[in-house]
Amino acid sequence: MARHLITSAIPYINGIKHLGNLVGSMLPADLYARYLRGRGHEVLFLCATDEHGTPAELAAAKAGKPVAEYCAEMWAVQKDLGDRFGLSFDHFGRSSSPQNHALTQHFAGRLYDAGLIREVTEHQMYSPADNRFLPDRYIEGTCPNCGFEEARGDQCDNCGKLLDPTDLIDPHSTISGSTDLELRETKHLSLRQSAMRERLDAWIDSQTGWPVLTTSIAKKWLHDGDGLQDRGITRDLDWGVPVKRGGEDWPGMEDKVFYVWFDAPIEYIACAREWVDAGKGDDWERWWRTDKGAGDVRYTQFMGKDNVPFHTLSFPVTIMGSGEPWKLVDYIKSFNYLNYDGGQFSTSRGRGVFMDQALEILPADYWRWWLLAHVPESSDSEFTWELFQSTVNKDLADVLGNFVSRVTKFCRSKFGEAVPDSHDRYGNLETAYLLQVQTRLRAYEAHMDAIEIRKAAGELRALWVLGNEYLQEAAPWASFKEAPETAAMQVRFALNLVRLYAIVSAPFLPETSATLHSALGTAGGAWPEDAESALSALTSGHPFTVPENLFAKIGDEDREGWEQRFAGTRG
Ligand code: B3M
Ligand code: ZN
Repeated sequence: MARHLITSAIPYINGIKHLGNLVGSMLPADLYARYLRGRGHEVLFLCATDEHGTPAELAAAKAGKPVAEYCAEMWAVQKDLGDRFGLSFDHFGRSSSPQNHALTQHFAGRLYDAGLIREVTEHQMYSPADNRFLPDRYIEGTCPNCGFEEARGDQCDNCGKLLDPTDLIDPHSTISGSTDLELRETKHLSLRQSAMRERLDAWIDSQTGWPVLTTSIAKKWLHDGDGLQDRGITRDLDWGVPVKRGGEDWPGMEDKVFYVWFDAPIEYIACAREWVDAGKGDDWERWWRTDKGAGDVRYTQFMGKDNVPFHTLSFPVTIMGSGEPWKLVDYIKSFNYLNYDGGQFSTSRGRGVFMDQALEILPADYWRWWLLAHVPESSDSEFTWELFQSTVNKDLADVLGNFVSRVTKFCRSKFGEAVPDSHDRYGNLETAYLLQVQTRLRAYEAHMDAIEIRKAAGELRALWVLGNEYLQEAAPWASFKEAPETAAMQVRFALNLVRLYAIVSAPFLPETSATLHSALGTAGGAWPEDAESALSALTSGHPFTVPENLFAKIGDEDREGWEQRFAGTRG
């Protein structure tokens, strides 16, 4: 048994997440957490809402609410949707928590003492009409790189280039629209990332086996001209973590807060502390401090590819630069993008399917299965309703659902609702299938251990297929006529397969797994270490009930209706 710390990138607070967000970090992280718990490991799985920065302020303004109130409400909405999707976070925290305030200010103080934070005097865009500075998304203009006219102060959404508000051509305030802007002198803090280049380079080189996507992005940022520049880590905003060093005021920084990307990753740590303060754990340092027992923790992070630079460069600068023994990440699993029907999912334009809408249509497991089986691992992937329909109908209804239904209903009609009595032992056919199950199971585990999700989904499906193939070959309905004892043994074998599926499918399909366990009365069976004993667990006389309609097929009419409903943008 090992100890695993797992974090998912923390979703922005500004609205309900779409399926692209879900599959880009939270859902695969949940899969891995559930799998490791299933294998008997000790797991701490953390996520939170990312509540600071201009996106939160703008969304609150649009909703006509004070930003603190807006964030509290949206946190509850996101928490509820996460629960309903089966996301098994040990704690779902908030980056605006007092714990994160304290820790962020602590890190800033350490970095300052280490000479890694400098005070710089800058010229920032100021709007007299709005009576304030205009950081990040409070200013828009034309991108100097590609000419896109709605580039934001921090980044161009068209070409992806990171920008500074002063780079924009013809800028205007997104609050008042005013174009009467002036440069004003103001003091900010800059994180000296460039001073850490060699340490970061050596650290990344020493990581063997990271996904190519992760290392290639990290290396590009380290070595390209644009890459590892010193970064401003303060902003002229009201909402955020006030700029202090430890508990002390920072002269000249009275009206400023830390930049959202400075405090957001620190929330991974603060979240563990929130978990303890909420009474759910008793020691967070044993997960995060290598001097307090975290030396043998394996820490895995999940995120979309656009978040990789912040996790391979900026956050490690914070951790290493502090000079304290905080736990560094061991493995970064990153993902490409999921597209929606020929375009991109988009929160701002309301394009695609959002978590709340998905659950109005079908239970979580249908979505979990499709999303995980098509997770954008080696390239971008695409959601289409047709693909969704065919995957659900084939894999879930025809393969897994059909097998469970056939064996349980056959048993009920011929022998009743209990594993039938039989003195017959498993024969050659069963032994042959046992071996195949064993082989597939080990392959499934190997893919899950390596977080190769598509391959793991393929092996799991292959395990389900074996059940149908066994039934077809054994044909208990035929043997029942001549040799009812043989049929009874075959049904026993097949019912044991249902139990095995309930256990090994749980990371992908937690609700279905619970339904199967409750039908079989077998809650919480241990992970099958060897197929032979696992497939002998249910013995004659063990009662069960038939789970009705495990999965409903998606009809063409439903599919067409949904296609239309989700063709436009969310109102
Ligand atoms: N909130 C971006 C995102 O949701 C950002 C991740 C923060 S991880 C510390 O994609
Ligand atoms: Zn651009």
